[in-house]
Amino acid sequence: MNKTWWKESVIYQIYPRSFNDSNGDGIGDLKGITEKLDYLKELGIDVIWLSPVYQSPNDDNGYDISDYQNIMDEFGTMKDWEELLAEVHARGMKLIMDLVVNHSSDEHAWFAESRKSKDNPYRDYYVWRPGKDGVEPNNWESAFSGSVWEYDQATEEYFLHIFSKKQPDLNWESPELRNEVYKMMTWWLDKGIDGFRMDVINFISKVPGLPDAPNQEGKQYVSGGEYFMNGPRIHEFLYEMNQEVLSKYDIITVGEMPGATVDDAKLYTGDDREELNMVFTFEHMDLDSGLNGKWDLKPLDLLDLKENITKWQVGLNGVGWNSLYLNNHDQPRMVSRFGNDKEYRVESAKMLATFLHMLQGTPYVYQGEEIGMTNVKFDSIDDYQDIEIRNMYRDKVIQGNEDHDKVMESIYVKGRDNARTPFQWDESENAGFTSGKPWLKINHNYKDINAKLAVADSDSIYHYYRRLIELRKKNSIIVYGEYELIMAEHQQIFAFTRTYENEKLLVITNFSGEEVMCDLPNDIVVSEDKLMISNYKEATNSTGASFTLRPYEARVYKFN
Ligand code: TEU
Ligand code: CA
Repeated sequence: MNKTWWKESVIYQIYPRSFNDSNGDGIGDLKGITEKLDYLKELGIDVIWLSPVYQSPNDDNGYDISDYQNIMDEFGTMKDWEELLAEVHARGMKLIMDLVVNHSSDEHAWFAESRKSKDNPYRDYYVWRPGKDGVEPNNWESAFSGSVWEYDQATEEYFLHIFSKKQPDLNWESPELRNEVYKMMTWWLDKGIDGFRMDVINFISKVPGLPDAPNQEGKQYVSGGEYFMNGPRIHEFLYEMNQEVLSKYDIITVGEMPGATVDDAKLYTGDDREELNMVFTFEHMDLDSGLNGKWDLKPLDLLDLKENITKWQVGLNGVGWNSLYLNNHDQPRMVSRFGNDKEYRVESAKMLATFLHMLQGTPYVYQGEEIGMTNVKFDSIDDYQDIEIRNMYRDKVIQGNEDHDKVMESIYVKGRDNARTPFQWDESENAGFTSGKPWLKINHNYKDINAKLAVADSDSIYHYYRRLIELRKKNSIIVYGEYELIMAEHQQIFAFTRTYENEKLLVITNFSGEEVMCDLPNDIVVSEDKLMISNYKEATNSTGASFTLRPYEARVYKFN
């Protein structure tokens, strides 16, 4: 397996709006991030990924970009950004930027031109179609509810928007558009950034003709995913982007890819393919949803998680590379979702961290994860800011006839604002995030859960992450070791081994709040002196081939 620095890195995702506000307007900003770089350096982070900081009307918090080469006023200036980059580099860390080029904002200059007339030189930068029998060109449903089509009076045609109607899809069939994107990427790389996280980058090639998706009973619009995820020209476009831009720099590239399978990922990340370094799969994020999508709640079956993680670990071993994550700005907090954010918050957060950081791949830490931040429950729908939540609530409760309480429950479990409440720095008013009024309410638990307490307590989740990251730096096996699932049928324990050269790791994690028996297979016998890390202080029962694990207990043994 090829060794490279980006395989050995730990990446920290910052959602700038919610990280740290330096000027009291209630919105996190670039200067606020620069103030906190030492905190990240202490944690051991190698690379910072910034969610979008470009000019944007903020219909989708910066994922709707109106100018790719300028900074959002609320976040500061280009000078602030340059200072941030310099300070990141001065600490030996790297910075990667979010690249959102499946769509732009409808307030981008290209779109302003494009909508003017059918023969405008920019017309082709977006996807325009005439209506079909007086209605939308097809029946696809937007990720943010309603149709993916919006009618535009000026030219009496519809434009495509897979996300909000303020996020028109760019037309990658246009060579001019592709060249503009490559130019813009080159401009950022020449400013010294260290890579890109690419937003829904496997959506950029659509099936020609944009056919209707098969109808579903009782539904006006249905998912058109099969016609725009991993589309016919996707590998051609990514290879071209690689040759034109990426291959000229020593950088990290990670593609966010809903709907990508392991077989797709082999092609996207294959060593010999010259496309991307790694992708974010969504498969493990979908395991606790029913057939009706993310709001259709379903309890997670640990066996499903094992099967899925194993498929990716085995599938990409020696072929491509995995990215490892359990939450981000679009997903609920991992400790609330996969652990227990009440009586076992600390234990389960550490267990999940152990599980993730011991897999093969590059781990991502989402801001606040390292202090065990939890989901939030706001009483009123008006306290939610996320467009996905607001549109869904409007469609289901206000326009549809669904039950308010049931929909609120699904928001409490899955809503994106769970991850977006401001970072909890300390116990002072507004959690030390801002001296003003925060743009999104702060989680009421900030007096107990905050970075100041975590840094002061050597037994905290924060210090456990530090140790995990440190171990990775010292043990190549954690990065490169080959994964093998053991105890596949166990309902509560997720256990696996890693093998590298003449070393072996045994990772045992209890995903339940109960004490469970662990009978090791294949004559494996463990002993306390082999214990590399564990989330319980006292190493009780840590010897033998059979023992009980405490609630959410995690242990890693190393043999050589
Ligand atoms: O997300 C793409 C995506 O498909 C989702 O995870 C999305 O949040 C979905 O609605 C979840 O139900 C990316 C960004 O990460 C997200 O923040 C943006 O809203 C979206 O693209 C559009 O740019
Ligand atoms: Ca601010």
